[in-house]
Amino acid sequence: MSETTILSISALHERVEAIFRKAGLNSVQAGALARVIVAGERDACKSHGIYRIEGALRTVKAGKVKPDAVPELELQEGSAIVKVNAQGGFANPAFELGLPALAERARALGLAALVINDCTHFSALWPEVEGLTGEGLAGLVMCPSYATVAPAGGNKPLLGTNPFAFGWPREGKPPYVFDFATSVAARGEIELHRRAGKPLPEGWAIDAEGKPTTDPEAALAGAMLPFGGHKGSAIGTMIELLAGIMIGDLTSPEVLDYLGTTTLAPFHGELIVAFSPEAFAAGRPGNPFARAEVLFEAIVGQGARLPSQRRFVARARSESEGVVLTQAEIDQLDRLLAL
Ligand code: NDP
Ligand code: PYC
Repeated sequence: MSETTILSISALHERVEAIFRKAGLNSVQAGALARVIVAGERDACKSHGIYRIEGALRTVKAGKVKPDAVPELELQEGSAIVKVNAQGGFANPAFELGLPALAERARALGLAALVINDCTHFSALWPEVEGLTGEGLAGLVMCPSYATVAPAGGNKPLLGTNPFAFGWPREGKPPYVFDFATSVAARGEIELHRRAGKPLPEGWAIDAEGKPTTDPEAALAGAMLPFGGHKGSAIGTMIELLAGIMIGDLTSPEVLDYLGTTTLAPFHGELIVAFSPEAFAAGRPGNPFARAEVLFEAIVGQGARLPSQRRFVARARSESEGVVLTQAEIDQLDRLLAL
């Protein structure tokens, strides 16, 4: 068995933040990035944990994200739309800045949206969703990425892996959260298979000639496939429309044109919609949170599991025992800090 090291969550955060500070990120950017990356590692979401540090640093080095950006909040009296311009920095500090205003507007108006423009987004979306559920709100989060997914029936990359996430708050329990790519798998998973020298499961990708492949290299050169055929393809397209075109930001093909590569983190916008369940259910019979519990119990009662349950178990373990890293991962952190 390979050697492992256990780090506390705070010790891992310190290391990751130090790497970003050393690379020239200001404290707003470095702190928010370290929070989201360490949360991924803590929750055993390897495809968006410390593996993402190098991509973020490459993007800084290539001049495609501003390491010293300070996001700006734009609020209009009475409007349900809260805007944050990330000023060319990462999406995570922009979200942290916009969340309090978004929550306040959603509670006051019943629903509100946060639009983040001009940001680089490399992370999972559940941190945003959990920000909303932590405020007692339900929410939807989506963003494009870059053209790597063929539409159902097509044979060339066009849509992004376009993640889509939802959260519902639960009293005294972790929230109900799902968060997934609208491709069969996140691109990070293909890259992790390539690094491990493992074939992909069938049905994930096609090669440059449009033929099905299980070779990660051929998949990276070809296209990934949407999940659920025409259904995932349509949801991916909706995300291009709502979180790209509607918010006046880049679509996945435009992101790829702008970056010229998929080896850098994508630059685009993000849409976060928050709902107050109490406001929607007002005047109707039953408490929406109690009714939701009946539904969750019925799901679990059939032996099914709720999405994110695995993550919350991993989180509880990391919080009590620390985060387990392989020697290769510790070496990677040391190497990045020494750059
Ligand atoms: P997965 O297919 O691994 O999982 C998606 C969700 O489904 C999770 O909430 C997971 O919960 C849940 N789930 C998995 N198996 C089951 C099951 N048997 N029963 C119930 N729920 C289940 O996700 P993807 O590979 O598609 O995406 C991984 C991450 O990549 C996401 O966080 C996404 O946001 C991110 N991503 C980011 C992009 C970006 O541009 N920023 C682009 C694409 C993806 P659990 O975690 O508990 O297993
Ligand atoms: O895993 O597909 C992915 C991804 C793209 C951008 C960030 N993550």
